[in-house]
Amino acid sequence: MADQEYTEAELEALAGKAISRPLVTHIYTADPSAHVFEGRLYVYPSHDIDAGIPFNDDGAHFGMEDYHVLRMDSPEGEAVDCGVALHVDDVPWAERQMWAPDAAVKDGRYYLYFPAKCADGLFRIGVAVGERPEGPFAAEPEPITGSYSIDPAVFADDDGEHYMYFGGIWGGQLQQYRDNTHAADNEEPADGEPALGPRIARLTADMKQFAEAPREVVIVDEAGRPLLAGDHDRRYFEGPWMHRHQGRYYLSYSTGDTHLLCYATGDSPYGPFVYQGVILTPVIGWTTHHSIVEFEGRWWLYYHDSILSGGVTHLRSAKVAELHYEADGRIRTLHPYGE
Ligand code: FUB
Repeated sequence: MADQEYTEAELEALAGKAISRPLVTHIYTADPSAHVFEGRLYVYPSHDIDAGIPFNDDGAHFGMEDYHVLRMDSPEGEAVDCGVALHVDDVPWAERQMWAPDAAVKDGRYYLYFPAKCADGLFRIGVAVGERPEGPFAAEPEPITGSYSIDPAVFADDDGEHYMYFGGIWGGQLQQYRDNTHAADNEEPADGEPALGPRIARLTADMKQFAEAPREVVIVDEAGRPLLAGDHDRRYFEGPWMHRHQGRYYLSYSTGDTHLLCYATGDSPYGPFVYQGVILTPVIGWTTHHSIVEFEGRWWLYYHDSILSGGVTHLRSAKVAELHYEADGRIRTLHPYGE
C-alpha cells in the first residue's frame, strides 16, 4: 500500500478532470459510509492523519485515532464536520488503527461500528452507542464477540433485520481466518482456489452482538463458479457495502491491488452474489472504498482519493458522485477523472 508518485503537473491535470471535489479540506477523510438519518445525509468516514508511522505491508501507517461525522443537507451541498464522535482513548479494548467505520439506527438510537487493533495486534470490531447521528458515541467495554478483521458495513433490510458485512485481506487479516478460527500462519488461498469472501452475520435485537456465527459470502461468475483467488480484477479484497435496488441485493467491494470498486447481485443478503462489473475505476491513492446511498430518488457513490495530499496513500479525501442504473439494473461505470 505504497504512495504513488505523481508530478505536480500530473496531479493538477487530474484534479482538473476530477468528477467531484473533497467533501471537506480541513481534515483528511476516507472510507465514507453514508446514510440518510432524520432526512439528512450523515457520512461516517475514517479520519486520516499522518501518525508518523513508517509504511509497511500491514498498513501500520494508517494510524488513525478518532472518528469525525460529516453532515450534509444534500449530496450536492456543503459538508459540515460535526467534530470528534469517538476517540481510541475512550475505547477500553482498542489500542490503535481506527479503520473504516459504519453506522446504523434502531428505535431512535445510533450505533457506530468500527474496527481497531487490540494489544495482541489483531483487529476486532466494536460498537459505540449514541443518541444523535453525529454522536458522541460511548463504546461498549468489549469488542463484538466473535468479530475479527476490518471494514464493518451494517445493512438494514426491509424486514427490520440488520446484517453486518465485514472483512479485508492482507493488512485487514481476513486471510488468517478459516471457519471463524484464527491461525497467524493461514494465508490467502492459492490462485486456482476459490477466493476468500467477506463475512456476514445478522445482529442481535440490541444491535450490539452477532446473533449467529459469521458466514462466508460467496461471489460467483456468470456460470455460477466461485471467483478464484488469482482473479485479482474481480475477487473480493475489502470494503464491503450492501444496498437494495429494485428488490435485488447489491454487494459492492474493493478489489484491493487492482484498485477497482466492483459489484455483484443476489436474491438474499447472504448471497450467493453473481459478479456484474466495475462501479469505479482506480482513484489516485492505493486504496479505494465506498458506500452507496439513495437520497430523494437519486443514487450516490461516496468514495475517496488522495489528490488533495498529492498522492499520499494514507491521507485521503472523501468525495461523492451521482450513480446511474441502466434499465436492466446494471450500474454505469464511473471514471473518477473522466474517460
Ligand atoms: O482506512 C484504512 C483501510 O484502508 C480501510 O479499512 C480499508 O478499506 C482501506 O480503505
